[in-house]
Amino acid sequence: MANLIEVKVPDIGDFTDIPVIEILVKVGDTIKKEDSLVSLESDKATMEVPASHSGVVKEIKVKLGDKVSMGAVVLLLEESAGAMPSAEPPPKAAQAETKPAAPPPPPPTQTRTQTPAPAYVGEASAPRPASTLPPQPSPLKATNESIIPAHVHASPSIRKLAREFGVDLGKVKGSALKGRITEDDVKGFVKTELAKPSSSTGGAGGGFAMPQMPIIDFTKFGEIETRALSRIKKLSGNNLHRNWVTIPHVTQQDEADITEVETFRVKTNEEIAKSGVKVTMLAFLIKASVAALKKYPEFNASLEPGGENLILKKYFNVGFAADTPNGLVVPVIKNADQKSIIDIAKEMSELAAKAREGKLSPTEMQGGCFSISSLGGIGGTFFTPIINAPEVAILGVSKSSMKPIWNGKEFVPRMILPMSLSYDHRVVDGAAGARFTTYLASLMSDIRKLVL
Ligand code: CAO
Repeated sequence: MANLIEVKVPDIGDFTDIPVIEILVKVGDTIKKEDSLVSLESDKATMEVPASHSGVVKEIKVKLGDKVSMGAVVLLLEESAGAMPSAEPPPKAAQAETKPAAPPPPPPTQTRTQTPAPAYVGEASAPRPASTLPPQPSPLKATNESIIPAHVHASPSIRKLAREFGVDLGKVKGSALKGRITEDDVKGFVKTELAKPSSSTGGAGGGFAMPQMPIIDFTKFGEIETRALSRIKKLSGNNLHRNWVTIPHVTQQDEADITEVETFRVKTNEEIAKSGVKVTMLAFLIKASVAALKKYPEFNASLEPGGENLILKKYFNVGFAADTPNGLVVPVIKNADQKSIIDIAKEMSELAAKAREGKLSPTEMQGGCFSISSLGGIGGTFFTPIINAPEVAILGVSKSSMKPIWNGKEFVPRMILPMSLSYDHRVVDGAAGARFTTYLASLMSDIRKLVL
């Protein structure tokens, strides 16, 4: 006949009325000797009560929040059939280091009381004299003391989670009562650590380490709303972060006089009105960029991983940033050198529509050589576009406006387009950056040069 064992709170030193903060098993669970049953947490320590025997949980006698002291019954355990009764006595603090003498086995049919040592896993206050300490830390399963210091306030399951992630709990800020570390604290810590650039991206200077972002409870200052980031925003956010941190950006600003091209664009749109295609400034900019990429091939390149070689591309695929309800995407106009400005305008409007409907295929966003981010339809003057790696440069375009320009004799009204070219300074020198924008501006000022 199976033994019914009453598992009680063991000798836990000076502690009394300790709240139960976690129940780690449920009725019907088959557990092994030493498995944790419940967690108790006092002001100063978190403890877990391990099973003295293997068996099946028949009844749980405590609930969350109950305050228990030594001797309180935690649960009833039906010892597994055939399992040998424990030969070990309830280890006490003083016995932790020494091998206890085996007591005589209890009568098999009798309901017995067992007081196994709690697994002591931490103390929030300074260490106390040994005589007043609760039972010594048990070799709590795979406790890795190197990453779980004893002074942190965390339950055993949180410690287990930390061990699984390899998290040093000493570095995690607890957000619960009395600074206790919660599951969310550990997960938040892992996310923050993962978001940090690896040491290999620290650059030649070395020793680059970002201070951790403070975790702020904004509700202290007023009402807030938490909104989940879209999938695209999370993906593009990671890429933008990586590119911003790992690529030495320089942004060259310049202005293009687009008075003539704007007149030509408006006239062209009138002429092709019936086709349904609308030629925008961006189509001209894509064509002009292709010409500039041809003239300055290091802009149509990618750094080989390892940084030994530059891969120069002989094709001309230009991406354009499209603003969608779900975030930023960059569809690519392939072989833009072989397409007319009207073809480019048509393809761009189709790709932008697909982007807004979330229907772009991955291939439509791949293979870019150079990107353009146009905020011209919105406003602003200059900005700092982030390079779309593995490309080495990106052109940012802002809103054009009429400005008085001195032509040598007088001020004349001209339509001026602000341009911001960010380039990877590992690949492009400052002089080349200025030459590229100067050439681009000259092409946009007189698009007849595009056909030369
Ligand atoms: N200066 C002044 N007006 C401009 C202009 C410029 N540089 N560029 C465009 N415009 C005008 C257009 O002529 C058009 O005016 P009308 O409606 O009177 O004809 C209006 O602005 C809207 O243009 P558009 O946005 O429809 O067309 P586009 O080719 O300029 O841009 C696209 C297409 C997909 C790039 C754009 O819709 C878009 O999504 N832009 C945002 C890109 C973005 O978010 N970039 C930031 C990335 S970095 O975070």
